[in-house]
Amino acid sequence: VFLRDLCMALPLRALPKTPPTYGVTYYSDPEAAGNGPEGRISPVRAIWEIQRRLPADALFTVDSGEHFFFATHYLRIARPDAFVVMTGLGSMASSISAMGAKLARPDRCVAAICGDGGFRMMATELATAARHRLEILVFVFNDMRLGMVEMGHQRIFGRSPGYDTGPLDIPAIARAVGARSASVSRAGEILSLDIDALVDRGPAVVEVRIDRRVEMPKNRRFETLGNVANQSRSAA
Ligand SMILES: Cc1ncc(C[n+]2csc(CCOP(=O)(O)OP(=O)(O)O)c2C)c(N)n1
Ligand SMILES: [Mg+2]
Repeated sequence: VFLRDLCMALPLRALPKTPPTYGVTYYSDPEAAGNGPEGRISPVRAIWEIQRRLPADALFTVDSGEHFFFATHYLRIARPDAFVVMTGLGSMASSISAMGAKLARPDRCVAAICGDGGFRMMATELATAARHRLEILVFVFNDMRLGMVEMGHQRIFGRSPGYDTGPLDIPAIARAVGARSASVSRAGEILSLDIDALVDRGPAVVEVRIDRRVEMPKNRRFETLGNVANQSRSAA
């Protein structure tokens, strides 16, 4: 009865009807993406190179932030257990679940994809991974800012406070907690990584210095949020 009354009370009929969409979109050709306008590897291309470089059955854990959208749209996942992401709470650093995934599936290549902000939160956990010799890979998409927050502000309000995260020496932090490390910034460099040497009886961190000017296309969510923000501004 409560749910029926709630449904009756909601102005459902007033909501615009949007056609349902299924699956994910490849917005651009990742192979052709190369470097972005700043001369650094485009995140689209980075995702493509990571997947190309790792075994076909690699298991990915994905963090919270702008890199999540690139991972969602550009990873090609063919197995039901190869894409682990916590969309419920969406906690930054949750991709450290790579440790659990590796313990559960020691035979699989396990790779986390996270942002520099998330990496700050999880870095010391890698000391545990090192102590237990867990062979996990952590790809840190470093845009030197809390990208999703800054871009969200920009897209909704047309302006944003700074959300810079730097200075952050990611390879040095990785080494300090007992992980191997590498740093890449241009297209092609992930393809040339010696993964076997990196993940050898312990975790490895690959800093991917991505091009900050390559963004995902805006979707209707921002339009809706922007409209709400404008309405509350004019009501105030
Ligand atoms: C523990 C926690 N704090 C705050 C947030 C809100 N939040 C979502 S994404 C994000 C920024 C993430 O920055 P980064 O890890 O650098 O990823 P990027 O968006 O730059 O790819 C923040 C602060 C969150 N999801 N979890
Ligand atoms: Mg970031």
